[in-house]
Amino acid sequence: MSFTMKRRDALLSGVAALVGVSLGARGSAQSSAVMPEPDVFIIGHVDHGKTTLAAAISSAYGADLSYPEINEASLADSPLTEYSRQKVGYSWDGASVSLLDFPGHADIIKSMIFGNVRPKGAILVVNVTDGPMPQTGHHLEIGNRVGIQNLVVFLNKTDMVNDDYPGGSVGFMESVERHIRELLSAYGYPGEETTIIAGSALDALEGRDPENGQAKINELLTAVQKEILQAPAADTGSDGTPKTTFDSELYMLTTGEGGRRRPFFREHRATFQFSSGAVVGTIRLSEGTEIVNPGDNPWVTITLDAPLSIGQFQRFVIVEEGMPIGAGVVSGF
Ligand SMILES: Nc1nc2c(ncn2[C@@H]2O[C@H](COP(=O)(O)OP(=O)(O)O)[C@@H](O)[C@H]2O)c(=O)[nH]1
Ligand SMILES: [Mg+2]
Repeated sequence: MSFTMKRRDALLSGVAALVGVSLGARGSAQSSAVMPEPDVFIIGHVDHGKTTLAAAISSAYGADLSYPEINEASLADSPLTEYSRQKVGYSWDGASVSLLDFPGHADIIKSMIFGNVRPKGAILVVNVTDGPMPQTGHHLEIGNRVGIQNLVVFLNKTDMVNDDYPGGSVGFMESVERHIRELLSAYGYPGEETTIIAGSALDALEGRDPENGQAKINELLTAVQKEILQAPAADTGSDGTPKTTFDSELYMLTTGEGGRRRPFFREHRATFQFSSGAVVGTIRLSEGTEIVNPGDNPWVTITLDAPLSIGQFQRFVIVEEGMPIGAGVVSGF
């Protein structure tokens, strides 16, 4: 079997597990694995230090995976049903936790929307010398829409800040922190209350400056424990009444993953497979979006032809001619 076909089959079985339905012989080869440890995503702009942070945590409290070992994990040969290569396990304060460090921006987006992992929360990594960047906002925006409710922030690379920065090192870091709090609030997170820990993942990994390195990793893990792992279960705000219209974030499979060969435009008819049933309906693109290509993750409104009982953050599969072409998460009504 070709590599592409294997990957496609793995994706299809992932999709089936996602909504708890069988999509036929091709799609029901495996059931979703039971995850014994809570998963925490590491998100943030490229190069802000996600993998370095994962390696620092692993070296102190996990299996001591090196930066290259973590970094080489790639979704290219690791289907969405099998996160083991992205998982960096660690133990802290009696808890065993899996960190999920994804190789790139697209993998983070795909995993948030499409993955059958339901993260307990996320660590947002921000390089202090850059401050929030476009992908920082994008991850927060999608995280909020797909139900990642508990976040802590690691403000990284503080070893690079000195008094030549505008406002001096303290003033500069405070201004970046303010900016992050505003961004969190803009995307629906409690920006004023969110824990932000400033330090250096690289100092921790390389055993330098323990006050700015290892001590900050410890503070971060304490915050993850309290604010993510021990956070009360979220109220998803669904009253269970049948709905016909909802907003959703989608991930469309690429052609290689078995998705469509062509784009679609402003309105598109498809079948939406939920655990509670399958209904035909119409995808309408949001203002400013004219085209959806395979591999895109558009923000859309879906109108079903018949009402169905669905809840916020529920997942579904988009089916065309009997085959899944994408998946989505209900963001709101
Ligand atoms: N000076 C400094 N460099 C860092 C720190 N953390 C990460 N880096 C460097 O930033 C670059 C990108 O880090 P990486 O972890 O690969 O970022 P990712 O793309 O978010 O996973 C690498 O060259 C790291 O060595 C830090 O705390 N201080
Ligand atoms: Mg990385």
